Amino acid sequence: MEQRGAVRWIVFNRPEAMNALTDVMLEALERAFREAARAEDVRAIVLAGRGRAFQAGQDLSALGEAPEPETYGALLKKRYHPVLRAMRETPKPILAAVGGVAAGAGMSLALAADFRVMSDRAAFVPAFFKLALVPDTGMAYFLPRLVGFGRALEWMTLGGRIGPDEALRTGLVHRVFPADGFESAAQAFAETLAALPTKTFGMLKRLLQKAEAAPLGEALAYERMLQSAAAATEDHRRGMTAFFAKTEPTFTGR
Ligand code: LHQ
Repeated sequence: MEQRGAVRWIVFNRPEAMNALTDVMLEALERAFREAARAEDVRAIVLAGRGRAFQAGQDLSALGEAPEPETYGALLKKRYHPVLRAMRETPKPILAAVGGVAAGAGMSLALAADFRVMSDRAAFVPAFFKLALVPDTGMAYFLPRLVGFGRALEWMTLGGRIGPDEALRTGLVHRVFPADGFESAAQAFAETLAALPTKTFGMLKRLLQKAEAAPLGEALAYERMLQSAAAATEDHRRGMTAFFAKTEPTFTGR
């Protein structure tokens, strides 16, 4: 974990194993998101990987060649799903900065972020079907919503590596940056996220989640409630003042 201005970097740091996920890393990851959600000086979060990979998914060597089938579901429940929940419940924008390959659950975690940028040398690899496993860690939920059902199904079953051109064209990522200087470019992008009205962003995140599943009437009721809450923020006042002064607003996150 590292703080750069108002941006909290959460970095997978096991480069010798392509940042493949262990129990300890998953537990730390959940804690890191929960802590960043609470910390007042954090207005945006970057999830990144050290070394040549973003994240290669579950550490398969830790599972061994013949693990007990029940351990998979248990591992998802105990370790992976709490991370996803922490990400969704964090009211601050999360940016996945995919600087190298993102495979299996590594790709899933990037999909669960609010924004994605990638380096021109990175790739997404769904990976699960090569092990005859269904995509997990929320991939079946997030990927069709991002790129459409047909493309998601193709990638999950037949897809090899999804490179930067395809990722950008299909809306899987928001930006592609050159590998040289990738971290600074990701930080700059995160700073634009950190400059948003942070409280309103948290409300938007909740509203979008509600709108994904609720009937229209319920989504509109939720929208009314949140709009009154947004109107009560200091940043709304700043936005209104700037509008009438014909200037750009500076938001404080309050
Ligand atoms: C690895 C891994 C890895 C260990 C590369 N583990 N060593 C959760 C809970 C319960 C059940 C199941 O599901 C899950 C979630 C999951 O994430 S399951 C999916 C797990 N991930 C994968 O299947 C990805 C496997 N890896 C790959 O497909 C490739 O290695 C990628 C595309 C990541 C990278 O390809 P390359 O750039 O060609 O590198 P490489 O294949 O040569 O890998 C470099 C080394 O890293 C190599 O070790 P070595 O000793 O030969 O240098 C790999 O064995 C090791 N490695 N991923 N997940």
